[in-house]
Amino acid sequence: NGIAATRSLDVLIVGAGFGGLYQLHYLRKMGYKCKVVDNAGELGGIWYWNCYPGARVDSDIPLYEYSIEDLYKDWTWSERFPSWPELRRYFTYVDKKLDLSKDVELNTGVKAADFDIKRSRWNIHLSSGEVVDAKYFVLCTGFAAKIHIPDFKGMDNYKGIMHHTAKYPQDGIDLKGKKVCVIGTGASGVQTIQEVGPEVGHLTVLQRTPNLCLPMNQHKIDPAVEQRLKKEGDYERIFKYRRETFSGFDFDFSEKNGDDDTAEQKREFYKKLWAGGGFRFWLNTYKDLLFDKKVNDTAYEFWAEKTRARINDPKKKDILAPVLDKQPHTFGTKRPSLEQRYYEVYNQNNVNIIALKENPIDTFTEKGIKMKEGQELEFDVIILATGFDSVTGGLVQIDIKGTDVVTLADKWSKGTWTYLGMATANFPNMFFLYGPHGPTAFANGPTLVELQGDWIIDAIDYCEKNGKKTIDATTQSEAGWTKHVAELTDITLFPGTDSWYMGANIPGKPREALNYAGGIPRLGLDGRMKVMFR
Ligand code: NA7
Repeated sequence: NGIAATRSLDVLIVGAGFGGLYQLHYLRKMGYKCKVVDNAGELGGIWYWNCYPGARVDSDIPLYEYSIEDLYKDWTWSERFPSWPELRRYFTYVDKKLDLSKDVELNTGVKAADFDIKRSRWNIHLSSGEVVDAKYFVLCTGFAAKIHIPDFKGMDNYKGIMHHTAKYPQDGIDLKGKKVCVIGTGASGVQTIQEVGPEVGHLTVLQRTPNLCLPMNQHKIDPAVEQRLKKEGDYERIFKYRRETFSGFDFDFSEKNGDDDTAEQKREFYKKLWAGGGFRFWLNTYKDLLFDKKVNDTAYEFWAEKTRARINDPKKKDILAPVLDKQPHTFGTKRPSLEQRYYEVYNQNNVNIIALKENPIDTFTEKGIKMKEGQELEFDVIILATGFDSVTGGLVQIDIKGTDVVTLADKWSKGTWTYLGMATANFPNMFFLYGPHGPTAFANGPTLVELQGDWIIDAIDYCEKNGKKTIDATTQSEAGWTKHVAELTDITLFPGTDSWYMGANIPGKPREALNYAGGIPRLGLDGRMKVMFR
């Protein structure tokens, strides 16, 4: 307050990924004056930052693209699960088609924002030093905007090359013949490991928790088949259907519970899901898999049997794919990654894995890492695939003050409060998407940002058409939604697992349900102009 803004906007949007560009396109089309700002140097959101070796999306096409403006018609993918360079090219294509860039300011972040109660407008402080005045403030920062680097002892001692996966150099690193270490085996770790394993001199993987990876079943796209499917209306059917399924894919949970099938039938069912690839084994399975431990165990056993058969060394087998009575967590309560040749990489002589629960990191040294058991490992390159302060971190790292004295970070310091996972009380005219209390963790990104995006666009348009100065969640409505999110999670198996879904990956972060376990249909957001507050 008190700082003169240099320009005035209807809407300032943060983030130039799928979510932010969708907001820009429609709000601009409706006549609102808006701009997108992003710290990145190019469009693409997560696909700008995540350019580590092997980075690719775990949703298959055409699910992982916009459904709007017939964009699909002139775009062809080369692979079922595209890699980051192809996703970047897709953003360049969308930019050209929708003429987005002229309203996107790159290399520009938001440092702080405060709501001016008298004028009912936001003062938004950009990293450039400029202050922008905007009526609405829409945060499309994604769930992984703040990286997490654990506080390992002696990290500053290390003199070699070290990068977090989401801060990997844009022009890459030559890893040929090098001694490389990857810490972390989440989605980023798995993709990095399977990509660099065959190329490096020696690879050491430091694993805390095994990832219950599923086969990606990657394949090349045949343009002739794609053309035919487009002509037959397949894409339009998928775009419509994906808005109706639990996680925004073109498949959904089965009508059956695990106990409806005999052991033999279960096996046949699992084999079919496995063969389909992608997340089918996770999200196309028995509808009680994420609720009933006994049923979940049958899926875990199937997974362990399939996976163990691919690993030669008995010790590596136990580290990567423990048997059921040593399972690290119930299946699917932490995000399984999709893999290609991940387990075979461990059969190479140049690839080693250390279970950190048995042999933790003692300290970083000048040349590498010293383990508790005494080994001093030397590395040319250390890749930190250690994840993010997921879901809330990207929002609270911005110093945001609403109508109350507390900042957003203060308000959520002991727990997150939202209404519908898109607004929080006392922060009027501010919305966020693909964040806390939405079905973010298992949703196909483009589906969710279009659905939530429509709701936000409708809310803004409704206020403008009806002369409203502010729109804010009430404390009762956010209490109701937050309770609903927690209660739904409590009847699932999710609370029993340490994961970013529960805020459990960051030391000191409140343990709570950050993800909406009701899935997309229960949000009831489908269709434009279905604004709930009317
Ligand atoms: P994730 O999935 O959060 O994975 C981070 C990994 O780093 C995971 O294996 C962690 O082990 C490991 N980690 C984190 N802290 C430590 C410490 N202190 N010591 C050792 N290992 C550690 O992040 P990703 O980038 O792979 O993927 C993020 C999302 O992007 C993913 O879910 C997809 O939606 C796409 P842990 O399992 O916590 O024991």
